[in-house]
Amino acid sequence: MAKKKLTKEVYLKWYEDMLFWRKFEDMSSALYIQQKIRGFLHLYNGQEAVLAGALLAMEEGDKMITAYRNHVQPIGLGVDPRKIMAELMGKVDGTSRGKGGSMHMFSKEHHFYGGHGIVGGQIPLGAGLAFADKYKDDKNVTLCYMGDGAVRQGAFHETMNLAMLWNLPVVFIIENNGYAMGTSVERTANHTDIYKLGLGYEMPCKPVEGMDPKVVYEEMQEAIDRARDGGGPTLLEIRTYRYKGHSMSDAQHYRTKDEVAEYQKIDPIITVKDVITKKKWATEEEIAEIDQRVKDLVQECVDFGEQSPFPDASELWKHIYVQEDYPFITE
Ligand SMILES: Cc1ncc(C[n+]2csc(CCOP(=O)(O)OP(=O)(O)O)c2C)c(N)n1
Ligand SMILES: [Mg+2]
Repeated sequence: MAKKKLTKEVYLKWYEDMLFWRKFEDMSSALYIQQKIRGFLHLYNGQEAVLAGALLAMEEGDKMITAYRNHVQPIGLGVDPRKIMAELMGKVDGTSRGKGGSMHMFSKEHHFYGGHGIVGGQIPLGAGLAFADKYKDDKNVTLCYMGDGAVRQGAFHETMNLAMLWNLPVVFIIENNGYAMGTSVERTANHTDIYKLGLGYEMPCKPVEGMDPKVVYEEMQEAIDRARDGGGPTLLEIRTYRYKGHSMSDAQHYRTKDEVAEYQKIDPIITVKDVITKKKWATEEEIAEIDQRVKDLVQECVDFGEQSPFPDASELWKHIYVQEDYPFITE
């Protein structure tokens, strides 16, 4: 497929989407401190361009699967953000009726297959989704995301092998944000060019600068086209950065504030806004209107989450076993 034109509309959507994801996550962080969100909370701040660029290259029916840093991907795919917020708060109107929480967003309707807490657990599942599409001769492509830490799991290597052997329509995306919890890529392996792991499987592979959605889009379009046209998998190492800690309970002793500030200079939202301003695609007032819309929608999400009740205690035993008379069900 020809590359899409990066029009004013594309840039304005990127700006509004990425700003909303950022503010939604900032609000989640504030709600966590107020103990309105509990358990784990892994934020995507800084990595937004990886998602924004990919979404533009996707077609209806294409699938996405990722790890636990997964609040904004379903929103990008069209899930109601109010339901994501309710899920974070453990409320019944959440995407998993409040039983999944931060790490387990899911929406089959929007082709978002989670939300996985086991590092690397989603990698073979992503290949499985692609296998199903190939088997059924559906022309969809699966985008299978993982962190830089996940590539050290055996499951990653087994999946690389079978995905190539079976020529599956899948794009493996390593979001290299420099760290697996507090362990830097340098401390994980003797090489830092993670994309080269594809070479051993003869899989097309590439490093991609991940702070600009335009660059991400161009590489993603090529990889998705290859998969859809029967050319098999691609491995992209998208180099990005997370501004917040690994999760909310991270003192971040493994990096300096200066390092974070260096990446904030090439922030994807600022980059996109600069293009919009330079090309005169929006006035100051129009940008201010977008900012206000984003602020209002975040507040709407919070209000929706707050108003939704917690699940009833009787819900505790529901949706655990498919088989209704499973012997361990006591009710
Ligand atoms: C199998 C397994 N081992 C260890 C953990 C604990 N753990 C959670 S996240 C994480 C780091 C993963 O880092 P990376 O893949 O780079 O993803 P990022 O958090 O940077 O997005 C670890 C070791 C886990 N969840 N699962
Ligand atoms: Mg990482």
